[in-house]
Amino acid sequence: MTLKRKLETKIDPMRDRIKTLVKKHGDKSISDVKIKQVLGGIRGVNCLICDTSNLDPYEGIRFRGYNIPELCKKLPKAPGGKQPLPEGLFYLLLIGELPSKNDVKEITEEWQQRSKLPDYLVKIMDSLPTDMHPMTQFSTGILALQKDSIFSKKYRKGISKYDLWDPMYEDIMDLLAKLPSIASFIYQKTFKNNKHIKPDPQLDWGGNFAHMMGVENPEYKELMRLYLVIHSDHEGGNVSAHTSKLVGSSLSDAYYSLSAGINGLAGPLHGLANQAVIRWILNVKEKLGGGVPTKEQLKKFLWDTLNGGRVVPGYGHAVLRKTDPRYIAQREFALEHLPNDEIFQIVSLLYEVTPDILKEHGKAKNPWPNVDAHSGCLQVHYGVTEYDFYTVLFGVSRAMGILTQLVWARAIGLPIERPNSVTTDWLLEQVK
Ligand code: HAX
Repeated sequence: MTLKRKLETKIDPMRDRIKTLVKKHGDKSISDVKIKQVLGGIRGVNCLICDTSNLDPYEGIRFRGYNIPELCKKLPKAPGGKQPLPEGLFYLLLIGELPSKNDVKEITEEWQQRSKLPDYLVKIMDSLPTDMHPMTQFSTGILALQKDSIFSKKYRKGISKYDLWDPMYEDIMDLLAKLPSIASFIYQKTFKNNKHIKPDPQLDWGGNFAHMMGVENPEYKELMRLYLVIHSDHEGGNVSAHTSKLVGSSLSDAYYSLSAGINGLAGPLHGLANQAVIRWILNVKEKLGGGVPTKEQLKKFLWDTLNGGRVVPGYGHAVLRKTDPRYIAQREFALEHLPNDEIFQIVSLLYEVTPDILKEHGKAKNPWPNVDAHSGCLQVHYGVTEYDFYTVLFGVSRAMGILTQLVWARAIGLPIERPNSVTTDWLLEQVK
C-alpha cells in the first residue's frame, strides 16, 4: 500500500474520534483562562490539538509517543549509519506507525522524483540579493512555489471539503522534496560563489542535503540526519507550527502556510536563537583574543548580557522545565565525534555555569539549555561557519512537523481559527 493510501485508512477513524469528542464531551471544560495568561502569550492554555508530537515540561518531546533515544533505536538508518533517517520520522509523524526500511526507501525515492526546482523558481532565487538574510530568501522561495499548488488549483475548480487532505498531501510531498534543494541553493549562492551541486540519486534526503551544501564528510551526513529528525516537530503551540496552522485554517495552501511559519521561525526568541548562540560565543572569543574562556570569564559575559537587558540565547523555554532532550542528543553526538572541539568545550562550560546565573538572575522560569544552545557548534565543526544560514537548516526540518500537521488539519476539517480578543477596559470591568 502506498503511503497516501495508508494515510487514507487512518482518516475515517480519526474523524469519528473527533465527532464523538465534540458530540459527547463538547461542553466539558479543560482549561481555565486567567488574565495573566491573556496578557502572557496564552502560556499554559490548552486550546489546540496536535497528534504528531507532545511536549512534557520535564520529559521533553515525544514524537507520536516515542522519545529521542527510542527513535534513534527504532527508526531505519542509512547503510553503515547510526543516526535515524528523517524520512522515517516523517512517516511516523504522518501516520503514527514506525516504518520499515522499505517504507523509508519509498519516501526517499518519491522525494527524489519530486525534487527538481522549476526554472521560474531558480530565476527568482537567483535574482535575490546575496545580502538578503537566508531566512528571507528561504521564505520567498517557498512562497514563490505557491504557483504550483495542487491544493489551490483543485480548490478553485471545486473540491469537497472531505477530499482536501489529498491535494494537501501532494503539496507537502512536493515541498518536502524541494526544501533541501532550495536551502542548499541559498547556501551556495549566498556563501559559496553560486557553485550549485547536483543531487546524488544514491543518497537519502538528509545525506543529499549535506552533499548539495558541499560538505562531503560522512559524519556531517550523519549529523544532518539527526539534526533533521530532532528539530522536526515540537507540538502545536510553538510560533512556527501555530502560525502555519492558523494560516492554513483559512484554507490557504501549504506554501502560504509554511512560508508564514518560517517567518515566525526567523525570530530571535524562536529559531534564530541558533545563530545568536554562535554569534555570542564568537564575540566572547574575539573579545578575549581566542581560545577557551575560563568559567569566571564566561560568568562575566553572561552577567554583561543580562545586565544589558538582553536574553542569554539558547537558554530558557516557554514550556520545558529541564534540559532539552534535543540538546542532550546533540551533546552525545559531540562527545562521540568532536570531544576536543574548542567551541564544543565552550558550549559545555556554558552548560556548567549558565543555569546557576539564570537562577540567581531570578527571571527565567527555565534556566536550562534548549535545542539552539548546541546546534551551531556542530555546524562550525564541520565547516558550516556561516551562522546566518543555521535557521534555514532548522526550517527544513521543522517543515516535516508543520506540514504533517497541516495534512491532518485538512483531514479532520479543523475550522478557521477565530479566538475572541478583549479590550483592557473589558478586563478591568471583570475585576471590579
Ligand atoms: N535569558 C535572560 N532572560 C530570560 C531568558 C534567558 N535565556 N529566558 C527567559 N528570560 C526572561 C524573559 O525575558 C522574561 O523576562 P521579563 O519578565 O523581563 O519579560 C522572564 O525571564 C520570564 O520568561 P519565561 O516565562 O521564563 O520565558 P518565556 O516563556 O516568556 O520565553 C523564551 C521563552 C524561549 C522566549 C525565553 O526563554 C528566551 O528568550 N530564551 C532565549 C532565546 C532562545 O533561546 N530562544 C529559543 C527557544 C527554543 C526555540 O523555540 N527554538 O526554536
